This record gives sequence, C-alpha cells and structure tokens, in this order.
Amino acid sequence: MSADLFQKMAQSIIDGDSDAAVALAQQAVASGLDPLEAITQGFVMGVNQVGEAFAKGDAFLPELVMAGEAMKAAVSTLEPEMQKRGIQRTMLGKVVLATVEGDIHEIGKSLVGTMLSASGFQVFDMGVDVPTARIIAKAKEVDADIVGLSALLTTTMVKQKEVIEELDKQGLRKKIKVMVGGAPVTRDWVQKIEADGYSEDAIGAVGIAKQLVGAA
Ligand code: B1M
Repeated sequence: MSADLFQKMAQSIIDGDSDAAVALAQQAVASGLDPLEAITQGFVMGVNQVGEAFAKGDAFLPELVMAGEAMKAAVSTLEPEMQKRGIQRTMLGKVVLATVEGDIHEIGKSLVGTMLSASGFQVFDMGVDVPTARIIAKAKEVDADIVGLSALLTTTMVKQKEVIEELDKQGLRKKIKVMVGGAPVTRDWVQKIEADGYSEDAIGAVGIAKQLVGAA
C-alpha cells in the first residue's frame, strides 16, 4: 500500500505535476503516514531521478523547475503535520537559517528549518540567495546560537566558508556555532572550513543542532 503511494509520489514529481503531488501529500496525512517518510521515501525519490536525468542531459531546465515546484508544493502541504508531530516544545536555541548567496535551492533548507522548529528550536529562516553580511547581521540581531547554511551548488559552497571567516573576523566564532549542509557538502569540506556541524539530511540536522547547544 505505502510502496504504491511512494511510487505515485515520486512519479508526480517526475511529471512536474504539483496538483497530483499535493493530492498525494494530503492522502498521506489523511492516512496517518509519517510526513517525513512520505518526503524521503516518496517525493525525494522523484526529485533525485529528475536531478540525475538533468545531470546526464536527459532532462532540461523546465523539467527541473517543474519538479522543484511540485516538490515545494508537496513539502508545504506536509509541513503543518510535521510541526504538529514535533513533540518537544521547549526552546532549545535560536537558529538563523539560510541558503547562501548565489544559490536559490530552497527545498532542503526549508525542510531542515521545519524539522528544527518542530523539535523545539526557534528558527529564523532568511530564505535563499542570502548575502553573508545579512546572515551575520541577523545572527547578531537575534543573538543566535547557531547559523545554518545550506548550499546545493559546488560554486556556492564557498560562501559557507565566507560566513565562517566573517564570523571569525567579527570575534563571534566561539559564540555562534555553524552548521552546514546540502547535497555537494562533504565531510572533507566541513573539516576544511572548520564548521561545527554537518548533516546529510533534515533528521540528522536536528541531532547535530541539539549537540551544538548541549541538549543532546
Ligand atoms: Co538545481 N541543481 N540548479 N534546481 N537542482 C542541483 C543541485 C544539481 C545537483 C542537479 C544536477 O545537475 N544533477 C545541480 C548542481 C550541480 C553542482 O553544482 N554540483 C543543479 C544545477 C546545475 C542548477 C542550475 C545551475 C541549473 C541551471 O540554471 N542551468 C540552477 C542554479 C540556480 C541557482 O541556485 N543559482 C538550478 C536551479 C534549480 C531549480 C530552481 C530549477 C530547482 C530548485 C527549486 C527550489 O528549491 N525552489 C532545482 C532543483 C529542484 C534541483 C534538484 C533536482 C533537487 C534539489 C532538491 O530540492 N532536493 C538538484 C539535484 C539533487 O539534489 N538531486 C539540483 C530535495 C531536497 C529535500 O534535498 O536540497 O539535498 P536537498 O536537502 C537535503 C540535504 O542536502 C540536507 O537536508 C535536506 C533534507 O534531507 N540539507 C541540509 C540541505 N541543506 C542543509 C542544511 C543543513 C543540514 C542539512 O544545515 C544547515
């Protein structure tokens, strides 16, 4: 039953069919399926397939855009349920979250934000394509515990390094922890830029954020 539903979810993204994706997300909520499972085992499978086809030249930008739109629509439909299921309501810490400058990929970053806020963090999601100076200004303004930086392009990962260097210059490096993520981010990169935390996915990001504020 779930396998069939997951398959349909993946297909709705491959087809770039936002209406179908939303209907399937609603069906998942109505049947009590774990919303994160619907994302990781259903919708993400489809977006990964489109990404692979795009890399091989078998799919083109419009398909990528439509898959992205359908994915976004599915995730927003599931978001309220994810929030509802968040059990921990105490405030664990403040996280300023952004996709770095030059990068407009928002789905993974938003998913990380939803999971963090459902787990008890206060999340200031600044959106996508956010310049380093704005990220740091926001972190100072809200007295952030963690800055979370998403990058999906090999060309924009370098901005994660820039934020860390700028925090260092401003004497904030010890006070504010930096967590990074995004498909091209590797452990080697994390070590090289001396980030405090890294996770491959949204669930892992919650665990790392808890460790960073000493709540794990
Ligand atoms: Co783009 N894109 N894209 N894209 N896109 C990729 C990333 C790419 C790998 C596709 C490919 O070629 N196979 C490739 C990057 C190649 C590279 O640099 N190595 C690529 C490219 C080339 C581009 C353009 C340059 C295409 C062009 O214009 N010629 C362009 C760039 C625009 C820009 O940013 N300046 C572009 C544009 C787009 C769309 C706008 C069309 C759309 C995004 C829509 C949107 O976000 N609103 C899009 C999409 C959809 C993708 C793919 C297919 C899917 C990304 C996604 O949403 N994944 C992607 C291929 C792929 O990754 N399979 C691709 C689902 C999401 C849940 O996963 O974002 O990885 P992800 O997030 C995960 C983890 O990474 C992690 O947790 C999340 C949840 O599990 N994570 C964190 C993420 N951030 C984290 C932060 C953390 C911790 C964990 O702590 C803070």
